[in-house]
Amino acid sequence: MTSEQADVLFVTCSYSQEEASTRQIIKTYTPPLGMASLAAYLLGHGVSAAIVDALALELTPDAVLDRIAQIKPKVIGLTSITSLFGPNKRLAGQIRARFPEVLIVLGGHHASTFKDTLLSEAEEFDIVVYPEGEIPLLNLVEAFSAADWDKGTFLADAATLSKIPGIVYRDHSGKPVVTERPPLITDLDTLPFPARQLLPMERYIPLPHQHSRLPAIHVMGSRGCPYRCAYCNNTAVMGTKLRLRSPENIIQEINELRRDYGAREIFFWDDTITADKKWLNRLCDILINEKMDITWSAATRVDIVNPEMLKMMKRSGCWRLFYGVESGVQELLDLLNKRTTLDQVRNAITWTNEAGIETTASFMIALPGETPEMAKETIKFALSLKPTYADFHVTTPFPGTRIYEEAGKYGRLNMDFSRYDCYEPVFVPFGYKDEEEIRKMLSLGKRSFYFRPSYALKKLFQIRSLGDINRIYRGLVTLLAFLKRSKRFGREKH
Ligand code: B12
Ligand code: SF4
Repeated sequence: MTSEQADVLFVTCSYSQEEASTRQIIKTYTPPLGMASLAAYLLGHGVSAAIVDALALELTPDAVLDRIAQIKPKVIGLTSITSLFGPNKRLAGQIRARFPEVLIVLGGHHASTFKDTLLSEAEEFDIVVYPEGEIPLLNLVEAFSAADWDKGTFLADAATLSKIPGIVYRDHSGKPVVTERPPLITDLDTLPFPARQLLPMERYIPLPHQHSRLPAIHVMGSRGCPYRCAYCNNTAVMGTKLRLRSPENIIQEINELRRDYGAREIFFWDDTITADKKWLNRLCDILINEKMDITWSAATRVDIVNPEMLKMMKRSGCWRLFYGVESGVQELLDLLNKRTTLDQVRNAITWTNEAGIETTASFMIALPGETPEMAKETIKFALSLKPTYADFHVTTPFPGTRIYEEAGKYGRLNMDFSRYDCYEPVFVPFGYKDEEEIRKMLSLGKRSFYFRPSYALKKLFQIRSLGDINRIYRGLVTLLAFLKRSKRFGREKH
């Protein structure tokens, strides 16, 4: 085996043409931490692994196939959220045609949600892995290796396959068989750090409003979320129990990132960074006491922050917090089982601003039960909150969520999953005329927030360095790219 070769290869798959062209303009890519985590786990157990982040490397499908030919894997792992299922299926078909002896495995949110039926509808995949991938994948790869990587023999060996928890295979009649659900990993400190050495790290520069210093590197400090928001698909894989890495383990990873990549900032991708106060205190304490000179940003809920906590976070280097506010209409928040109030939203944003931490408030347009008038109330609410940034997305009922199950009660749902990217309206609540009306509200939200003279002036006064000018410039380009994109979609469809 040459140094290029590996038994297991993970390949990311490109976004839709439209998404790809937007990203070409703004040049932003994000590391596939799930794949890097799986690869690290395999490497730690003596299995050779590689990752081709085709998206970040801007590889054409032919170039991806050529890379596979060089790496000569026995197993190819693909990952899929809902909007990327179609492109992944196409890629799997191309791989199957050129490398029929390679075992093609699909994991991730979409696969976990549709594990019962996916293999009967998509003949391109051999095996589905669900939910959390590390242990099932290792067991699968070890069993395949024991079968001398002979795919035909392996896939026919139901006695072996049926004993691997967390997979789906086909029985002799082609029917999918789902094996026992594996337990989720309880001690996350037992996992190795993501195998970033397999990734083109220099390509992953967060968007302008998502970093204050570079290099800014993405880290996950926890898995799972104990809440049950009706629109959220996060828990489909990682479950409803919050599992935390120890703060010491996270600090060790940050120190490695400082040493290996010169990291100056950490972008935590956790669902709710303030969910466990004791844990957060300890993490901040170490960051402060060790004088690590690290800035960081994260996401959380408005109902689990308080002024003292926010001041401590600021002292430890936190410069931005992302809040999923979703709506300015209480009745809609209640329908979403968000379990937050508008007062909690106001307090959280005010306290965060006062602590000197920037805020991103995120909103959903076209929620179940919403009318355009209610969307305008949400936009008005967004402006009144004075967050540093406001994100507006269209409601996307992901399979597996309650709003997907109940979509028919509140509106019309388009089942073209390739459009489930949170920018394309796929759900038209009964209160809206059509998709175009939703696009207009989305655009109104962004324009009302960002194109205010007071906002532009505030940003100008905040300029302290050339880096700030660069961030503002890239931010403007990003915003215009998205506005242009939604306009183009609107024209094409109407
Ligand atoms: C980070 C993140 C992103 C990053 C992507 C980073 C990247 N390059 O992968 C960014 C910010 C770019 C992003 C974008 C989007 N995201 Co996102 N994102 C997340 C987030 C917060 C964490 C994902 C992560 O890295 N987890 C850490 C790793 C360790 O876990 P993992 O990826 O789940 O992988 C594990 C398992 O899933 C499994 N597994 C995964 N893949 C594979 C493959 C194989 C072969 C195997 C065996 C196992 C396996 O094993 C892994 C290890 O245990 C999740 C929420 C969440 N908490 O899961 C949403 C989430 C995945 N995103 C979501 C969405 C909707 C989007 C967007 C469409 C939204 C948007 N417009 O911004 C876009 C995608 C646009 C597009 N057209 O594709 C949804 C997906 C829902 C769905 N069913 O489709 C989620 C679940 C959040 C939600 N809203 O509910 N996202
Ligand atoms: S939206 Fe946030 S708080 Fe709600 S379930 Fe999802 S991750 Fe948890």
